[in-house]
Amino acid sequence: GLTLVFVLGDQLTRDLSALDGLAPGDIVLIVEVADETTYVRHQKQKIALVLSAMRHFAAELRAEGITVDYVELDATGNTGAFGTELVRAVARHRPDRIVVTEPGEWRVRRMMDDWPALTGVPVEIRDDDRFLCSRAEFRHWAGDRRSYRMEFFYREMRRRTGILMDGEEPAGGRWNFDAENRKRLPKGMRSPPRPVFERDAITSRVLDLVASRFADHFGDLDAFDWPVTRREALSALDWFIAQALPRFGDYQDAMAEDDPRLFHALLSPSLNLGLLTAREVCVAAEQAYRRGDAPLNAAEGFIRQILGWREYVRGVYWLEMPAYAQTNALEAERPLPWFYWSGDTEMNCLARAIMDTRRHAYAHHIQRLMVTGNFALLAGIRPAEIEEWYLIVYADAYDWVELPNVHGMVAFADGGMLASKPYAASGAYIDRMSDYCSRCVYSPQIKTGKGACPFNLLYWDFLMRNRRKLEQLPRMAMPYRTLDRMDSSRRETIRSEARAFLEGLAEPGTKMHVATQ
Ligand code: FAD
Ligand code: DLZ
Ligand code: SF4
Repeated sequence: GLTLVFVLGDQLTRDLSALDGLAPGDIVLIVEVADETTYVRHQKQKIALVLSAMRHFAAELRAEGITVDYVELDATGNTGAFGTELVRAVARHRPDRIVVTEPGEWRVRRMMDDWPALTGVPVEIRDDDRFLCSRAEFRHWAGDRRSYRMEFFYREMRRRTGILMDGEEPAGGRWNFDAENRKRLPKGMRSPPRPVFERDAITSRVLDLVASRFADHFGDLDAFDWPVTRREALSALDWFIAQALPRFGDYQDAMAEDDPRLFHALLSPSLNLGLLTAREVCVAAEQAYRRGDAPLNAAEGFIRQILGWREYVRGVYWLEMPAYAQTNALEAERPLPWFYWSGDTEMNCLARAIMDTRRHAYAHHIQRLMVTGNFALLAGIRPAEIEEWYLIVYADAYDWVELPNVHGMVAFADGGMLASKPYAASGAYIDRMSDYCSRCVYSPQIKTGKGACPFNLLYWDFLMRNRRKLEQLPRMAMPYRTLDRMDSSRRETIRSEARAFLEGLAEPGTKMHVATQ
């Protein structure tokens, strides 16, 4: 009988489990639907990237002789949702069964439960084997723990995959070289030029479509420069391994105003769409180390992000959803300040990170965690609003990876299920890792009063506000001791200045979600 294979927009992998055993006459269905482009108001570049990559993938399958039924966003009759498009496709093709690969997101997995009844055709949901740790393996690793730690999971994954292992031992005798990966960027050091991916006719058409249909979404299209095919993604990977990986480790946490992307890979959008696999990216980094082309702290640091963090957050997401998204351990209720959309703030670090994000649909990990994330944590922004922002603004953002990073790592809204302490820091951290402060109206050295860096006020105020919930965490003992050594009038000054600053955030427009440019 005839099989209809339904491939989702972030499943653009030739050896996707759903495409296994495709027989002559079977049909691959790919649909562009309004619901997916607007369930949150994604940044323009993200929509353009997904649609262009989908169209290129369809063209590649067709070039192989596979029949692809592709529904464009503007096609007449497009009903705008996965389920109803599936119903229309079933009427067109009369398949005996539908085959899909499990989706990345809980939201879509729930939809799939309705599809057999909706279409009247049996639906086979296959595992997504593009991850190095299956959901079942993660569940087994997690056991009945109530909190998880990435480092232990990561070691297990190194052993299980043999990546960066010398027999039973980790390469170089240590699992983790993070202590070497916190250098400040030396003055005058610049990252090597990045490859440019020329826009072809498919991408140009998609950019026009997005510009007209999503004109009021956040983001700029002119700087669009993402790989849209596996070939381009492979060349981005080659560039990274040869040019940037050698310094990736040393400057992994550094931030530079004039060189925001530094030595980062910019491979997350390609990985998340399926243009690259996690395994091949890790193997390429390991080989560079084995050849002597990249130091171990770089290769290990990079591999840990993928084999460790990426697999770990996906495991936690599927184990804990849907309850995971509902918690708000620090009871944070403040609305997201308007400047997250406009970049209009005098805090230079935030303005830079937000403008970079708008222009490139990208910011690197430390900008996300320690600038925009840290501020949202310290200011007590409602987790759901922070999450929506991160899901909208980045080209690599999908619920399964964004949610744990924001809910767990940034907002500590899970009360420590994912990380052992909140990533809270004062202005001193940002000053140490960046050159932002030298061009800021505030000073990280000033703690209170005129010119005081708001991160300084908010940091101590955050500790005071959340004392009951945080002081028993072993890793918070030190900051609370420092706080207790301050005299009480100083604490009172901090508290009242922080309160005044936070009240100033609630300007008109704060609650709006729509950003015009
Ligand atoms: P590199 O620094 O070069 O790292 C290499 C790869 O490691 C990345 O491509 C990515 O696949 C993986 N990786 C690194 N850190 C993480 C992490 N914490 N979790 C999962 N994978 C990781 N990543 C996303 O892919 N999508 C998101 O929506 C997303 N949201 C984030 C939100 C916050 C608040 C934070 C702190 C991090 C988020 N990350 C997200 C993780 C990380 O910031 C990005 O993966 C990374 O910046 C992508 O850029 P890169 O490819 O240059 O990464
Ligand atoms: C992100 C996205 C967008 C913007 N558009 C589409 C689309 O039109 N069609 C599609 O199949 N997928 C799209 N996606 C990716 C889906 O949202 C993604 O497959 C789900 O989040 C499941 O993980
Ligand atoms: Fe950011 Fe404070 Fe530095 Fe200004 S002084 S850039 S607000 S950390």
